[in-house]
Amino acid sequence: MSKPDLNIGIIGYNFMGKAHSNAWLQANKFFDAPYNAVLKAACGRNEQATRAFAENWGWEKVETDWRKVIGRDDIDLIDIATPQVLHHDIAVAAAEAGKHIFCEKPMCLTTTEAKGMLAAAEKAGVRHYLNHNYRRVPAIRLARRLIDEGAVGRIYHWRCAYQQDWIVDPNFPLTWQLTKEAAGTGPHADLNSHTVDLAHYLVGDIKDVSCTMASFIKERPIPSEGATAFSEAETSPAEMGEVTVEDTSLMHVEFENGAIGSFEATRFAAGRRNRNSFEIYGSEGSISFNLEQMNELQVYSRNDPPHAQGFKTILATEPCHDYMKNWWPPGHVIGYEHEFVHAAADFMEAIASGTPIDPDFSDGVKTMAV
Ligand code: SOE
Repeated sequence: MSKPDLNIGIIGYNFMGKAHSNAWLQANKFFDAPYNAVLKAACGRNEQATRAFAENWGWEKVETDWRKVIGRDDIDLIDIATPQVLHHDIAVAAAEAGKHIFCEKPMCLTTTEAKGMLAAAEKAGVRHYLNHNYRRVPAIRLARRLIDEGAVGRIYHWRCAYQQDWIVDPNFPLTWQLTKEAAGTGPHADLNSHTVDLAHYLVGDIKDVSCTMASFIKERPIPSEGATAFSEAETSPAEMGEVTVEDTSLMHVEFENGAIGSFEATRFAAGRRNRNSFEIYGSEGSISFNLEQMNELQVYSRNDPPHAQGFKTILATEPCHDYMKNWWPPGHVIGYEHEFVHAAADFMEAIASGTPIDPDFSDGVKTMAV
């Protein structure tokens, strides 16, 4: 039976534009999605770069004004892959135009903006998704399953550290991620939004927060046009600009269920390239995850016989582990880009079935509030 088309318009074409384009293309090949994802239009301010991106990935049309993409009647879904300063305006306009919304994280700049995005999406009755991709790592889905099965018991501790080091060099240029007007905050929103979402998913709601932030490098070289977070951007040696976001944050929380948690977010942990790690300690056992070994979950059970107690490594690549039957035989590990494919496939299911997907904008409002 032929499937209906789902015509996608993507706004943004850098790192997330690449990850999302791949996801839409792979979703129909590895998952029996209810729609054919059609790469209809790509939008970016720089027409030449957007055209090259569109040709590389097979986007049919090129736009340089995101409002034009939203105005097209041959678009069913808006994929927001821009810096977070634009998320609110694009999402509200997309909802008002009746388009489903696949939005990158962090959701936006403020809780007020987040509530506006949720209200617009609910009023329009469109499906909305917030791409905290790590919820769709099979090993993290396994952590949720084990918690639901009581393997951890009552949770006492959540501790996580999302550590990167891409700006430890003081000569790294002042890219948009390092400015308040484009990013809102630094790693606190960029990285803690991921780990707060995971804490909501695995532990529960957060009722009390305290947070310390620090800045290490106060000014950086102004970059040449088009520099992105990970490009080796040329910098104009003389011109320096002020860094207007924090370089790191250390947050402590109390959960509604009485557990306590710590969150470390930094871009100055030299040697930690993208180390998203968490540990959960409970009355019956413990769980530990590290994105650098993303197919594995460390699990400890107090209920193992005394002579056989200790952390064990579960390789979450069996057909019984979420999403894995769609990929490869056991032991054939998957990577960073696969979570995006899982999200694209799940979002098409959510649209077809008219049921919410998690995390959506309501989850995003809770994360922005924290
Ligand atoms: C940069 O810190 C970044 O690209 C984040 O924005 C992503 O959300 C994270 O998954 C990888 O690092």
